[in-house]
Amino acid sequence: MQASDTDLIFSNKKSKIKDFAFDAQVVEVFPDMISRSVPGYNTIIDTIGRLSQQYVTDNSQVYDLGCSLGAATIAMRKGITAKNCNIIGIDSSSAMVERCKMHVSAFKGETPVEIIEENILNIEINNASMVVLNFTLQFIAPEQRQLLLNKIAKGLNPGGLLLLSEKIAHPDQVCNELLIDLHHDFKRANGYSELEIAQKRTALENVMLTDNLDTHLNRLKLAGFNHNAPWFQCFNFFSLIAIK
Ligand code: GEK
Repeated sequence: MQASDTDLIFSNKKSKIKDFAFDAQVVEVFPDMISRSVPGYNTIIDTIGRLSQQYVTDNSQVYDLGCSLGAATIAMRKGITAKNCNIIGIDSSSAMVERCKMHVSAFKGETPVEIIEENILNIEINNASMVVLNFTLQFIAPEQRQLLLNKIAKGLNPGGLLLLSEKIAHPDQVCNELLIDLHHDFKRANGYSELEIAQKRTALENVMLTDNLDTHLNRLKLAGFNHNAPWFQCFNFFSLIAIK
């Protein structure tokens, strides 16, 4: 992935904090922003690549929903050994999609990749052996989340894999606050100031709505995923695999 600028978006005091949007300014700094903000991001991307080697089957489709700049798509393209597959990356931000296409074309790979600008709620999922929702579901309206997971479960072939990563809320308030504090410490250690942490938190308040782990697991069961296991957690960030 191309080197990115340092994320300084919230470094100056803003008189009014607008809701966070995945616009051109965010695109410029996105790799720096996500790796300094999400604990374990690189481990999760590496693991997505490894899982694609194991789960992507011949003649099937792979979906990266909310693909941003294509980190998971590129990892899967490297990992896939199955024949005659294609990867479809979808994102609703035109700025992300434009840059993602550049990133993807900078890497050679056997598996064809298509990057589409679309709302993931409007796409069809068919003949899928692997679907990635890496920190995307949290930006979908809560009342749409079950419908999206139902659609993914329906479009996956038997034995197909969903990888779901999210920031979570802990139902116990004491534990929740501790996890938030630990995450803020992580951001401080990565060079973010108190002002940056506070302003970003406000910008995300109405945009990123987190669920607790039980809500995620119940939704997956309702959608028809019979085998679910969290495989990664660091503070209030987790990733799980769900197999149909
Ligand atoms: C990664 N998965 O690097 N339809 C399509 N895209 C959407 C929608 C929607 N309804 N809502 C939000 N997005 C990536 C990281 S970032 C997570 C995912 C983060 C897109 C949005 O435009 C953004 O690119 C992405 O979901 C979320 O592995 O920044 O915390």
